[in-house]
Amino acid sequence: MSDLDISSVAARQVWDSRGRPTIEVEIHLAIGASGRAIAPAGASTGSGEALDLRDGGATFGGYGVTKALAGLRDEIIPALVGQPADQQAHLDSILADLDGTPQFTRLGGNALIATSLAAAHAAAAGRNMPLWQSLGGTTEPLIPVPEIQIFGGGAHAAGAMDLQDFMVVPFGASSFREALEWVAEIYLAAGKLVSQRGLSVGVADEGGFWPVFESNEKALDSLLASIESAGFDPATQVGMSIDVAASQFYRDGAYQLKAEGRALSPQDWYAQVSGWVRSYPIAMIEDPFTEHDHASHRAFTSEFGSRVQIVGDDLLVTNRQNVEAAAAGHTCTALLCKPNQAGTLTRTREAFDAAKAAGMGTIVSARSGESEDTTIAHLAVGWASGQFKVGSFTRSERMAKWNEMLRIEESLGTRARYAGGSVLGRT
Ligand code: 2PG
Ligand code: MG
Repeated sequence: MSDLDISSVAARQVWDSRGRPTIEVEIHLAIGASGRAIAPAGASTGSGEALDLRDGGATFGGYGVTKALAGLRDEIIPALVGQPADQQAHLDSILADLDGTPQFTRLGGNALIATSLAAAHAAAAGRNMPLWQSLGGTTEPLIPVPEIQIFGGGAHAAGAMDLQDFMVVPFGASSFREALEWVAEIYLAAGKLVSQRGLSVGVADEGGFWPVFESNEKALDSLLASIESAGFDPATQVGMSIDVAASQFYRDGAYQLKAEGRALSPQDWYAQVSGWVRSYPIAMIEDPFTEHDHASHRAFTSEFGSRVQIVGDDLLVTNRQNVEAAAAGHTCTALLCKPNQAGTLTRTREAFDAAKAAGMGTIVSARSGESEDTTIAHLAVGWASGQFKVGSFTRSERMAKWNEMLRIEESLGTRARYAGGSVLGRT
């Protein structure tokens, strides 16, 4: 047995930020080092994602993970003991072969991703390196631009607003540290604004304010007002970004705007979204149309793709073939990269590399159900994604990731390069 071989693996049920069960895997190496990771979980999911294995039934709302833990105990762990932790692609192919289904429905994407990421942590610990470096980080690492939620809606706020995430992108800052300081002021300004207008209900799943605006447009107005009242220029310092998550409210051939009490045809919806992109300083827009409407994505990308980053989340589900098809068909200009959509780190990397090869943007992203796990901060730096989406600026499962990025940036001293406006085609 070599030093980096896996000597034992533990799997346990822990709890995520929505109070639902999830899986933590802990991998120990012969050398004595160990690493662990926790599976996140989405709420607004794309149809082609790797699927979590849940128990169903009444207990814990059906979200139990005892079946997934049994698969780990009976199949995954015995297959991994004795394998080299630093051979990620080999380990991930063992996992994928063991499962044997396209969306990992047999053993569960949640079991697989926790295992795959835990192996990366264990290998980094065994090499005595920070994870970002063990993942391939260069000597002049790129620190990503954060995309931070101010207002939450959609599936994360009981449909209080139709659009899901109203975010800010501090691309004009000079460092990650400064970027967070700017966003702290904007979050504060947004809080004052919604409480003065008596709109606040609480915070949504990712920590953003959950106000009840009369329309999606009023939310966009308030986002812009928050940026400006905090003293920032939306054209050169802090842009607006929206995750429309349009598949979530597309039903029966129309976009059902519950918050506004109206339904729009695909043509009218296209005109509506185009109008927003024309009239607000929007730097990024994610999933503007339902994931199956490639024609609208293509038309929109051709019309606005040169000045607005068009991000595919449900459209791409971190799948290499989908990224290649999107690059060939010009249906978006950036990949939202979520490891648990792919199910293993190797599959995540394949989708990521395909996006880079096509000249697309890459945004490493958390899920709406999260934990204290900070793996994605290291992925964003190690793979030089240039962009990083984690949710809002409250709640510790979000702050853990922002704070981890601060630590990475600080540890690099003058070697750290903040990606800045270049990732959005602005210099
Ligand atoms: C998204 C994510 C994060 P979820 O749609 O981009 O906001 O949400 O994890 O629920 O898919
Ligand atoms: Mg999304």
